[in-house]
Amino acid sequence: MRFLIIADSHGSTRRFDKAIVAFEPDGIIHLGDIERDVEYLMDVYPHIPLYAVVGNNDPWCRREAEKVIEADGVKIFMTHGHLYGVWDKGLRIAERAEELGCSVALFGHSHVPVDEVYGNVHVFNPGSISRPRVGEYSVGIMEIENGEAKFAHCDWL
Ligand SMILES: [Mn+2]
Repeated sequence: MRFLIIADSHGSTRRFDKAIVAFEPDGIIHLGDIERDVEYLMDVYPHIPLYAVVGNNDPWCRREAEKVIEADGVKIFMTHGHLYGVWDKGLRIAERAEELGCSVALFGHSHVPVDEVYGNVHVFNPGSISRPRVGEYSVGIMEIENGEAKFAHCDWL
């Protein structure tokens, strides 16, 4: 199963279509900021399962701030990141994922790509698809096969 991981689109959906055509994901994960872009994905791609959490710029959104999903036996923790004060590589997010029995932790908010392993937890931040703080616009790809998750950043959108 292939997931497209998007974070911090902040109102710009213009690279979404290109990413979806390029990767033909089985699922889309949006890690918050902003909800209007999540609604765009639901409207335009109703056939692709979508998983999303609320961001700090989504004050009216009733979506949950933390979510655990499971794909092919892999438990995945998702959160935007502001509740953990992340401007780093997400160690606190890894700790929370571990607490919840997850082997993958996904977050956004910092607009900086992260791909790190802490103990049993793989921590990944796709970076921002519309407002990168370093480098290029980026998204993440998560491939889950035989109960194992593999990650890549894509920065040519
Ligand atoms: Mn944010």
